[in-house]
Amino acid sequence: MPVQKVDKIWMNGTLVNWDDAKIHVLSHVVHYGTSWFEGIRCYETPKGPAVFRLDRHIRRLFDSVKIYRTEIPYTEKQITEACLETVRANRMRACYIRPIVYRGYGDVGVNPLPCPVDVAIAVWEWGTYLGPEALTEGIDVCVSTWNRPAPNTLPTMAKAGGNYILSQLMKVEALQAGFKEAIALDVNGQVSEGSGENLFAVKDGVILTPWLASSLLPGITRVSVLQIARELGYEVREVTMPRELLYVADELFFTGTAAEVTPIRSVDRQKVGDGKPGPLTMKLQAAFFDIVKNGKDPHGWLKYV
Ligand code: PPE
Repeated sequence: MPVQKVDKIWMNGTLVNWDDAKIHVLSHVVHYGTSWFEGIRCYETPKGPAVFRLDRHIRRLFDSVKIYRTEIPYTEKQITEACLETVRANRMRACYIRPIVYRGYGDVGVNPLPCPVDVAIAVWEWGTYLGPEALTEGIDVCVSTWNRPAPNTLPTMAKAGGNYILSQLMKVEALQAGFKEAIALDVNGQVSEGSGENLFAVKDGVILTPWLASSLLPGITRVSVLQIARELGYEVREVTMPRELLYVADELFFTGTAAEVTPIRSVDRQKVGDGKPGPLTMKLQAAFFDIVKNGKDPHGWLKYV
C-alpha cells in the first residue's frame, strides 16, 4: 500500500512540508543503517484521537539509542510533545506515528561519532498490516530459513534501522513462498519472533511467549497483551520456546503496533488447531481493541491528542 502524503513532517524541531523532508545521500544512515525508530499507533476513540502507550514507546526509543552510546539532542518530554504536535498539525484522527533518530550528513566512514544526530517524526494512515482479512481470518506463515542475530552481534533490544535488513530477508522469502509472514528461530533453534511482530502460543489453556533472551524486540503490544491476559485470569509464561511447539500449539498469534493482535491459522502449511483463529486469541484481540478503539482504558495507556 503506497504511503498517503499528509501535510507536515517534524524535522529537528520544525514542521516542514512533506515534500521537503529530505536528507543528503551521504548521510551516515543511508550507508550504514544508523537509525533507531519507533512505530506508534494513534486510534480514533469516542473521546477523540488517542495514542497508545506513547511514554513506553518514547522510553524504548531512548533505550535503543543508548545501547549505541548515542545521545538524542532532545528530552523524552520534547519528543513526546513533538509526536503529539505532528499528529495535530496534520489533523489526523487515526494514524501511525514514526519517530526516527538517525546519524546525518557531515563525515564519511564507519565511525558515526562525527555525524549529527538528527530526529524526524512522520505520521500516516496505516490500515491492517498483514492484509485486510488478517485480523478476522488469520494468516499463513512459515518458519524462516534465516535466524535472528546471535547474542553479542546485533542487539535485538534496540529497534535499530539496520536490524530490519534481516527482517527483509525473512519477509521476502516468506512472500515469495506464498506466506504472509515468517517466524524466525534464534541462533539456538528456539522460537524468536516475526519480521515485525512478537509471537504467542496457546497450549492447554496456558499462554506462552518467547522470553527476552531469544533475540527479540521487547514489544509494547507484547507486554500489554501479557498484562491483559493475566488480568483476565490466564496463566502466562515467558519461555524458551521449542520450534515443535509451533506445530502442536492450540493457537498462535502475532502482536505488534502495526500487526495489533493477528491470529495465525497455519505454519509451514500445517493447520494451527482447527485452522481458524483461536478463541483465546480472539478474546485477547477483543480486549485489546476495547482499550484502543472503545477507549476503555483502566491502565491509563491512552494519551489523548
Ligand atoms: N518485533 C519486531 C522485530 C518489530 O519490528 C516489532 C514492531 C515488534 C516485534 C512488536 O513491537 P511493538 O510494536 O512494540 O508491539 N514492528 C513495527 C514496525 C513494522 C514495520 O513494518 O515498520 C510496528 O509494528 O510498528
